[in-house]
Amino acid sequence: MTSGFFEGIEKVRYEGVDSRNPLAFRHYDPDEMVLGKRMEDHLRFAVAWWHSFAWEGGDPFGGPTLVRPWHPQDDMGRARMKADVAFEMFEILGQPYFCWHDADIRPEQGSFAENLRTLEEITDYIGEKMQASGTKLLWGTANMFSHRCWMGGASTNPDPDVFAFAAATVKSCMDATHKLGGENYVLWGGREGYETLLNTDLGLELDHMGRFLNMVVDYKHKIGFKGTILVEPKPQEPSKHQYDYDAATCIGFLRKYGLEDEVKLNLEQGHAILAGHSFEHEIAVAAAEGMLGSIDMNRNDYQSGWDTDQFPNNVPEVALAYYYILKAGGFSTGGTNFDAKIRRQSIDPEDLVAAHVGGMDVCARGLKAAAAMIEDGGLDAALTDRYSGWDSPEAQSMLASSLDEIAARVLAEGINPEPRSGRQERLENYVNRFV
Ligand code: XUL
Ligand code: CO
Repeated sequence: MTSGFFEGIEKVRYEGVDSRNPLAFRHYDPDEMVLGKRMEDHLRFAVAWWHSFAWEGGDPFGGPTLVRPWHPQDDMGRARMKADVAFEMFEILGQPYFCWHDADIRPEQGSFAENLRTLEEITDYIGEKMQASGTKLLWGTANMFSHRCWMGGASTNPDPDVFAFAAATVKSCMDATHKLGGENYVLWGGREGYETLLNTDLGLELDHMGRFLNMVVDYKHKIGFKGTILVEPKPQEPSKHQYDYDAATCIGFLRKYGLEDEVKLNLEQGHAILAGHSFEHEIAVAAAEGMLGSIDMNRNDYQSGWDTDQFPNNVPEVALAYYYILKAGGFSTGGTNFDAKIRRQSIDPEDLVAAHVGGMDVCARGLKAAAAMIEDGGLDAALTDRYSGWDSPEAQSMLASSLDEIAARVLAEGINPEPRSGRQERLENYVNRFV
């Protein structure tokens, strides 16, 4: 028996590009082979429990707009109802994965003992639903930013009792993720940053965050969790200055605290934009360091300057993101989590389904375009050509020589470089053939 929440909405199917059915896939065909792999296995879509089921539609100027039968979210019966509805939506969409914070799935925060009891109870319930449906957990995480106790940070909090509460909370969330066979565990430092330096010991906070993450990695090995530990860069919001600013900042942090072989990155489109980067830039930076883990797919408003978490709908952007993901070898434990929410006026259950259908289709279309570019090889050929000078033995031996030796050679050979076009427009035109 279903909850009736999605009454009248049937399982979404692939109907091809000519379909006029608003709730059909026109590009996402899970079984279609792309570069020798099923589309579903490339994309590894996940629904985010927080945006789809826990968010109530509030904004800084107004309260909830999304009236749901499981509100208020302070009771185990309603937490179970929320889980029932979540699994009904996974089924409707054919979503293979989902993600959660502890606070999304259990009733709102109480004492640690209370949180632990309700988390264990709800994850047992969710585990049964996973068994029955075959839907899997891409990642779990702890919400250490919403409740007022986290206002000054979790692992970076000046109060050691908050550090302790954070350690206990992350342990419980890692245990729950492990129990459910989660493929990754994420840490996003929502309040790991600061509002003013006047009350902040920045160096001490970073050391505590580094130590905390090392404890997370040690605990992962202690319990035999085989998934990947991921950190998620974001430059600001809620903190004015967040320590995990962008991929490059996180990589520097991970290296400083000896975590470069243990932790990878979960990159989000909107966070890249807020940091002044493109999504593909962040992906390429992580990939260059072997630290590309997973993605939070969404789109950020280009004008507002705050984190809008909209569903993706820009195929050229998404195509470039998947191009660099495919170039890096694709996902291993990672996937495409829709860290995206409907707008607060989109109050119907159907809006939630339509948003995911559109997001999944845009990603499928982007993936196909990326694969076509890889098969065609035009961008690779352009790179090979542009850097071909480095193939020569003289160029290679220069890298092993010294400034004075090179200077002597420049004089002796009268080297005088001739500029060559970077051909940007030609390459942009090339990409446009595929998107
Ligand atoms: C916040 C954000 C989070 C993380 C998980 O901007 O992206 O939802 O993905 O805590
Ligand atoms: Co995110």
